[in-house]
Amino acid sequence: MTHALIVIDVQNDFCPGGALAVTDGDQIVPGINDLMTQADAVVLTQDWHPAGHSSFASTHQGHDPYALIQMPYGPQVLWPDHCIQGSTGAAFHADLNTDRADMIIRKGYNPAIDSYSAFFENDHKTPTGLQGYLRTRGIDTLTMVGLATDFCVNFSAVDAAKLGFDVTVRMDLCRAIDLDGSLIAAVEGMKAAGVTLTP
Ligand code: VGL
Ligand code: ZN
Repeated sequence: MTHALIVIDVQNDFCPGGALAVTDGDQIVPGINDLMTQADAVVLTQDWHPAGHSSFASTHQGHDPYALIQMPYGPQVLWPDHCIQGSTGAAFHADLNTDRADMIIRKGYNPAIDSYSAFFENDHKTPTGLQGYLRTRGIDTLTMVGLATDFCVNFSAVDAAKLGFDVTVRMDLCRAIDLDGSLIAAVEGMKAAGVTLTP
């Protein structure tokens, strides 16, 4: 068994004071840093959007943040502008230990498609390359932590399980946006996909 810790989107914009702040998003940072010492590999992900990204409400006239629209690849929640490439909001939380990271993967850079998952864009087809990286390193077991439980952690965990990785999500080291029941739906979806949820 070769084990990687996948740290999803622990970025300033998802922490208190950020553009898409997740309640207590910063509280998980010390526990994540501790977990890094137990992994064979550490991968960090970064939500990394160009200005005017199609997932931003500001890009769609007449739509408010958190509205749901139909995109060619399916339904898409419209978000406040967040994690713009190179901005302070897109930077990792200052206390996250980035020294231990073997790999940093960025996603959501395609202007026309959002990418919640660290493995595939929201069309569920376009790969980010993370699967190949993990496979070529012989990694078969993943622990996932980070932000947000019900979006990027959820999509990443379900994709990883579908790809055949043994996946555990440490729920104590994740925090959720919880939009219209999205947290309960995410928990059900992850369980159905065979993801282990702890505690
Ligand atoms: C995320 C909404 C938009 C996440 C990213 O990291 O969960 N959520 N972009
Ligand atoms: Zn995003």
